[in-house]
Amino acid sequence: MYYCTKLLFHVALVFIVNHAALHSSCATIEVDTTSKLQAALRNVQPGDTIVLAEVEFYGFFRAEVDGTQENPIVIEGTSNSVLTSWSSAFNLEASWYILRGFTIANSKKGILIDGGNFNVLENLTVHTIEEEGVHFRFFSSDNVVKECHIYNTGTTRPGYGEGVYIGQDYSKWSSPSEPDKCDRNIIIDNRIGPCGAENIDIKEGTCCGIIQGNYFIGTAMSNVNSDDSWVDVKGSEYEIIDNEGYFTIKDGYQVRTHMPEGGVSGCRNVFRRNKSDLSGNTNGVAIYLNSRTQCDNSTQIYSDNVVINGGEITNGWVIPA
Ligand SMILES: [Ca+2]
Ligand SMILES: [Ca+2]
Repeated sequence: MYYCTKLLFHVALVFIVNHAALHSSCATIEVDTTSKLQAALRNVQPGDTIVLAEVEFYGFFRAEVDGTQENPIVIEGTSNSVLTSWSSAFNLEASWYILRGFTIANSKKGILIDGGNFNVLENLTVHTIEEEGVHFRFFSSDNVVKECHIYNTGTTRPGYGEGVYIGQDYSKWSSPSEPDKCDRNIIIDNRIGPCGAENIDIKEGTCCGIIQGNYFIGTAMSNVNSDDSWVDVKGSEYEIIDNEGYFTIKDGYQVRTHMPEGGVSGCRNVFRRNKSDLSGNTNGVAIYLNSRTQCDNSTQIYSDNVVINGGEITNGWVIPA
C-alpha cells in the first residue's frame, strides 16, 4: 500500500493556514481528450492518479514529472482507453510511475522508457506497433513489466519489432566504454508475441534482470536482424525462469557476446524451469549458447528446463536440477 503523505500534509496545512491554495495533493485527474491528457502529464504531482476515459487519445504523450517512492504517479485506464500516435505513443522520462490497464496501439513505437527508474507497467495491452513495443533506454533501471499483453509488433519494420527491448546496441552508446546500463529490470507474467523481432531482446551492457513466467509466441519471427529466437540474451547475470515458449524458426533462447573492442557479454545467466515448444524448427535447441568459451562456461542451464517438439535443451552443459 502506498501512503499518501502529501494528502496528510495538505490537510494539516489547510487547518493551519485556513485556505491554502493547494489542489495538487493526491488528486484524481480524469481525462477524456488528448489535450487534457497532455496537460495532466505536465501538471501532475507525486501521488496523483490520472484516469483515462474509454476513448482514443491520438498524439504524443510525455511524462517528465517524477513520482516518489511513497507517492508514485498512477496513470490508469481500461483496455478501451487507447493511446495512439504517429510517433512513440508514451514517452516515460521519469521515475516512480505506475501505468496500469490501458492500451497502446497503432503507433510507430509503443512505450519508450528513457532514464526512468522504479516504474511499473502493469496489465497494459501493447499491440499493432510499427517497431518495438516496450523499450528501456538511457539508463532505465529497476522497472517492472508485469501481466501485460504485447503482440503484433514490427508491423512495418519487423527486424525492429521487439516486444520488450532492454538497453541499446553498443553502436548507440555514448562511447564504447560507457554501456547503456539498464539494469535489474523485471519482466514477469506477460504474454508476448507474435512479434516481428525477438519477444525480448536483452542488450549487451545490461545486467541482473529477471525474465520469469512469461508466455512467448514466436510465429511472426522475421529473421531480418537474426530475429530467430524468443529471447536474445546479450546481457549478463539474468535469471530466466518459468517461461514458456511456442514456435520458433531457430532456437528458443540465444545467449551470446556482442561487445565493442573485444569485450565480453552474455555471461553468468541462469536458466531454470523453462518449457520450450520448438514447433517450427524441431532441429533447434531450447537454449543456444554462443558465448560459452568467452564466458568461461559461466551460464547455468539446469535440467529442469523442458523441450517439446524439438532437440536438446542446450548445446552447452546441463546442470542437474
Ligand atoms: Ca533484435
Ligand atoms: Ca538471433
